[in-house]
Amino acid sequence: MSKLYPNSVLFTKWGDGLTEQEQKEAEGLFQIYGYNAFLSNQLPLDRKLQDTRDTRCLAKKYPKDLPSISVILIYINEALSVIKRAIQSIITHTPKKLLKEIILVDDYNDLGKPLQDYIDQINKEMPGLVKKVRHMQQMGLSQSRISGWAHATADVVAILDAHIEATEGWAEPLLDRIKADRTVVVSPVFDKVHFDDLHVERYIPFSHGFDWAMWCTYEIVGKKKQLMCWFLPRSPSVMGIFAADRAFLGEIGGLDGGMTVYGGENVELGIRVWLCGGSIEVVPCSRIAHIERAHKPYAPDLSPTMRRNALRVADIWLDEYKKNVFIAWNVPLEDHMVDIGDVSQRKELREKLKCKPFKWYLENVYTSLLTWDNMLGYGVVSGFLFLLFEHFVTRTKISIRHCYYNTDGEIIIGGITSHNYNSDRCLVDPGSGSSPTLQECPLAKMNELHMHWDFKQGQAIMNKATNRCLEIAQGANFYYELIIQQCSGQSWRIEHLVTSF
Ligand SMILES: [Mn+2]
Repeated sequence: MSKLYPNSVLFTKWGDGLTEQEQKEAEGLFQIYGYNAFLSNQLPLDRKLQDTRDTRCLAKKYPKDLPSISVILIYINEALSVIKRAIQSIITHTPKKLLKEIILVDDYNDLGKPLQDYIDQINKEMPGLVKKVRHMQQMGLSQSRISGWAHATADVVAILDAHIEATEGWAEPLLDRIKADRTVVVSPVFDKVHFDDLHVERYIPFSHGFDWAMWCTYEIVGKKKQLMCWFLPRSPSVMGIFAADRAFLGEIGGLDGGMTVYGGENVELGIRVWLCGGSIEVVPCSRIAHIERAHKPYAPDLSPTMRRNALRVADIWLDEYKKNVFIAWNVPLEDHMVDIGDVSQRKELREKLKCKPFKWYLENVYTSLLTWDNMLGYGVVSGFLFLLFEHFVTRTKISIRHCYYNTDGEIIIGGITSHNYNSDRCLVDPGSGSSPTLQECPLAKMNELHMHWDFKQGQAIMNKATNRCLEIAQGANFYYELIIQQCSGQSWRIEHLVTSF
């Protein structure tokens, strides 16, 4: 069979032996959903997944009188069979007497009659079990979660994506933890369902963190710490799939309805939970299989909303550390001109709940987040070369993006990390020759390379050890390039200053 879409990631590992018609259909659905909806449509709704739990989980016993649970599934642009499988998996794997209801929150997606028929069919056997809330326009992830929460009536709410499958015993460990402490917000471990062949890959129970751009990340920890995870699964943040005491979640302000579309809302919740009297844990015995899409359905480029949401979180919660979010998004510290919406109510909430300062969170909860205290300037570094020809001057500009200059005299190029388990790349004068190099900063430090630079805004960039300067010169083929040479008086500017220097 010939492959119609040799460049489509859907067909890299999957799809041999499909007819051309089937390939067309599969690719079309993949473009819409970001996962293999064609295959999903063929798999049984109650497919059995491998048990990815640690053996220690299987031996655990839970009390009979656990709190009841409302499961909220939020969705936009979701394949019908995927939603049905999520519903079916929750019914199959949640004890009947604990499962009060399943609430579908349709963020203006409209699957219409086929989904309604499925809901009616379930409700005929279990009256009132599945409820549907529908937005009449797309309101985003945060509002969807709020809508689901507002309609829930059980003791506990579990807020999940709709492209998940609940697995055996997923609910009891979460409910048990919340029963013991109503201020704990818990997250299951998500196993990865591959977007192409929908097989499940076991994930290790990492805790959830984020970087200063407010993107969520898994916290990479060493082997020793992983073992500790079993006993101390404290997590700085949540990744959007979590369970919480319904009333407690309301008391601390639910979700921030001022966050738009997608991104940052889970980080905001994580920070707020910790600062305002709660805590977050990843519960290793609770496992949810979650499809990781190849592309998100919200918008082609999520950066503008992500940036807006990140700046909003920064303004409300980050105190003196909010500058790090500005640095991460390369916006100026003053007048960034991004509309972050009305933040007055959320600031009042912070007052009312007497939430702790962000510094406490950095010192007690998220200690691996670097604080960038030594930052002096960031953004594009530009140098100008003026050349005098017979009767006129030409000006050549060279710009280096994603630069950072700090009080240690390091010039970091190509982005800056928020965590010490990644490393930055530093500009180095190799000492001889005329080409500057980039080296991993910790390595450069260890090997005592010439990585420290004197620089003042509008002046030369001069290496402290060699006294040579970073300059621009015309190289072979008349291209202008960065070189290191005896200082000839060229000057540089960095786009944004943290303090003037
Ligand atoms: Mn998801």
